[in-house]
Amino acid sequence: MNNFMQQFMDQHAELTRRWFLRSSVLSAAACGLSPLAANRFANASELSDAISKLESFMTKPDDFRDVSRGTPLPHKLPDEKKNEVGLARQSWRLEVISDPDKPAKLGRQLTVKDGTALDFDGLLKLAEKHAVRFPKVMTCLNIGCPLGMGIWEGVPMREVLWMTEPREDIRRVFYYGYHNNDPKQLFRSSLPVGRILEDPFDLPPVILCYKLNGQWLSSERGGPVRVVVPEHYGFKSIKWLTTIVLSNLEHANDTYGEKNNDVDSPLKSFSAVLSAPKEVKPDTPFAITGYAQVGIASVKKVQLAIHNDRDELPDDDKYFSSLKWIDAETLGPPSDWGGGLTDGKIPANTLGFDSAGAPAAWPMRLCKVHWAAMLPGLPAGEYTLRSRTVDEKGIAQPMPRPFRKSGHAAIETVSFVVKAT
Ligand SMILES: Nc1nc2c(c(=O)[nH]1)N[C@H]1C(S)=C(S)[C@@H](COP(=O)(O)O)O[C@H]1N2
Ligand SMILES: [Mo]
Repeated sequence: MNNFMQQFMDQHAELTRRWFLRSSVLSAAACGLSPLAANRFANASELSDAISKLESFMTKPDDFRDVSRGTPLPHKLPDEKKNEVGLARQSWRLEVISDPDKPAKLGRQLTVKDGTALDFDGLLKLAEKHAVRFPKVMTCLNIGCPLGMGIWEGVPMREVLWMTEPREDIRRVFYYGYHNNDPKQLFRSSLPVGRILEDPFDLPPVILCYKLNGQWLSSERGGPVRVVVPEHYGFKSIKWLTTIVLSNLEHANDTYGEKNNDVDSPLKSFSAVLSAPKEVKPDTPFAITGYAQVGIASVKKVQLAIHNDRDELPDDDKYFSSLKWIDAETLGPPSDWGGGLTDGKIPANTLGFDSAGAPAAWPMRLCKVHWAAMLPGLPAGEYTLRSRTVDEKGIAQPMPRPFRKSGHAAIETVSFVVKAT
């Protein structure tokens, strides 16, 4: 651990109740080359104060932002109606069928009509042997900022796929949920069958999810059962799941694709400010905090650049690479993960965590990481603050995939004024 952080921790034991600032995560900050280093030390209490006000790492299920379609919204139906249409654990049924238009060769289908559809008890039976849980940030491709961060638990989708005794002619799997029995309200997502059968690299499986942060999945979050696809934006994680279709279709057929979205784009990394003052006094260092979404290419570091608005920006520098970028401190794993988890602890056997509940790697891919920095005192003026992630390969945001319809990665700008009061 570097000297600054050691002293920081000694002086601010308070802070470490929520956030361990571990040496492993400070490698980026350890290059105390930046002019920020000295200021950071001198203003440790202001920085620790800002850090202590950060959001919790995990989000309580009720605090997620909701992106739901349907008139009426399925989760707003009265309980009686929910029970009638299979939106309650005791009445939930999952059909797994062959696509009538592009049939897959199956030994059997799971259907309500034949009494072979999977019910919730059947799912929990599979869970006894196959259940997994893993952390994931849920982000809408179109909204950009995360809706919430949680530990999702369920049964790998491949387990129910194998129940159909598939033989041949399966290339695509698509799936949808309860949509008021109105074809116009259908919201469908799809994956190549290979992604369901096998988990590439170190990704968790695609799951039929029934718990979030240790609690039964609420109706608003898509309960009784939703799909959760670890590496994708939210639209692949279909709520109120009723139907899985095994198909010989050779391409994606996600409803989201009809709105010009790139439906094959995995989660990107980006940084955003959480707290920054609107106005500061001249020559007075100040604290700011933020988070980074950790996409498929991970996050090596978060950087900040301050620009005096009176200075012109070069107009051939779309991604602001000519600004002077300074590393922020990325914060380590919290001691209390929040989100309504029992005792704020990670449940046993969560993928990506060791037996003591500590993350195997940091930051955790497909999650978030928080950051903080003391900015140096500045002369009076109007300024723009930018932050960006640099991924594992050293590629800075918004590259390598800068297009908006493959997910948000544009560099955020935050304005502030430095003036004497
Ligand atoms: N059945 C169904 N599933 C759905 C949706 C929907 O409208 N209907 N919205 C999707 C989209 S676009 C997103 S971003 C996520 C949002 O998940 P959340 O509401 O749990 O935050 O759910 C996805 N699953
Ligand atoms: Mo979305």
